[in-house]
Amino acid sequence: MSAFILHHYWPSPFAHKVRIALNMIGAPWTSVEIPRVPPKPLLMPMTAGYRRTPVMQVGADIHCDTQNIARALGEAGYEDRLFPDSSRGQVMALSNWIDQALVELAIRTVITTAIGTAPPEFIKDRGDLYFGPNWNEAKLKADLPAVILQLSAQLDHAEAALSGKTFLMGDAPSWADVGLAFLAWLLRGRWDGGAALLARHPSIERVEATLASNASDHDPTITAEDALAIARKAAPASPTGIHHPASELTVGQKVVIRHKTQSSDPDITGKLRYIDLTRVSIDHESVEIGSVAVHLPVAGYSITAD
Ligand SMILES: N[C@@H](CCC(=O)N[C@@H](CS)C(=O)NCC(=O)O)C(=O)O
Repeated sequence: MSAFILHHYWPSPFAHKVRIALNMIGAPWTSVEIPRVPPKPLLMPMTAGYRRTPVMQVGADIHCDTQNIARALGEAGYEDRLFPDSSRGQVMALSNWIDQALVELAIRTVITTAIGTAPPEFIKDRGDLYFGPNWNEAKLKADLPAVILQLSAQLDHAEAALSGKTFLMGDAPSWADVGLAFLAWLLRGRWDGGAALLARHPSIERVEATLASNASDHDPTITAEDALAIARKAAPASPTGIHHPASELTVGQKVVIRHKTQSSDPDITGKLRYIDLTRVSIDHESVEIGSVAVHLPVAGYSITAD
C-alpha cells in the first residue's frame, strides 16, 4: 500500500486536483471514500475540525487543503515534477489565482445551475460553505449571467498565458496546469454550458486532455476504519518549532485556525506544533486515533491564540 492515503469522494473537484497531480508525478496512492456532506465520523477525528475534501494522510500526519498537499508531495520527493525548473513561487501564485478567481466562479456557476436538481440539503450545505451567511437562491440565479461573464474573462487570461507554450511553465506540466485541468473537468462535467465555454479555449482543453487521463488509477481502496488504524499505529513524522519571523505564537500553545473567508467551516483547534511562512501544524488528540499532526497552509487561514 502506498504512503499517500487520499480521503475523498469521486465527484469532488478539489480531490480531482490532487488525483490529477498524483497521476502526473507518478506517485502511487491509496483511496479512502468519505461522505459528500457531514457528518464524517471516520474522518473528523483525524482532522481537528477541518471538514473539507480532500485530506491526504501519511501515517499520523494529516494534510488538509490542496495548497498544503502540494507542498507535502514536493517534500516527499516530487518537487521537480510539481514545480519544474525551481518554479514553485510562480506556480503557487498562478495556482492560487486559478483557485480564487476561476474555480470560485466555476463553483458558483455549478451550484447555481444545480438548484432544483441537486438535493436541497446539498445546496444548503455548499451555499453556507462558499457564499457566506446571507446567500439565497434567488440572488445566486440573478447573478449567474454576470458570473459567467467574469468566468470567461478569467478563462481568456489563462488561455493567453498558454499562448505559444505546451504548459503554463513551458514544456513540462506543473501544479498550475493541474489547476486548469481540474477546473475544466468541473466545468465540463457539472454544468451543461461548460463544454461550449471550454471549446473557446483550446489550449486549456489540451492541458485538460493531457493531464486528466488515468487520474483515477490507484492502489487498492482501503476502508476509513483501516485508515484510522494506520494513524493510530503511527506517530507524526513532521517537524516541530516556530520558523516564522513574525509569529508570536509558541510551540504547545492552543491555537484556532479559521478560514479567512466567511463560511460555515468549523474552527480547527489544537496545540501549535510548527509554523513557517507557508505551513501551520497542530497536534491533535482523539480517543479514536491517539495523537496526530494536522497540517494546513498559512495563506487563506487566520491563525490566532485560542
Ligand atoms: N481550499 C480548499 C478547498 C477544498 C474544497 O472546498 N473542497 C470541497 C469539495 S471539492 C469541499 O470541501 N466540499 C465540502 C465537503 O466535502 O464537505 C482546498 O484547496 O483543498
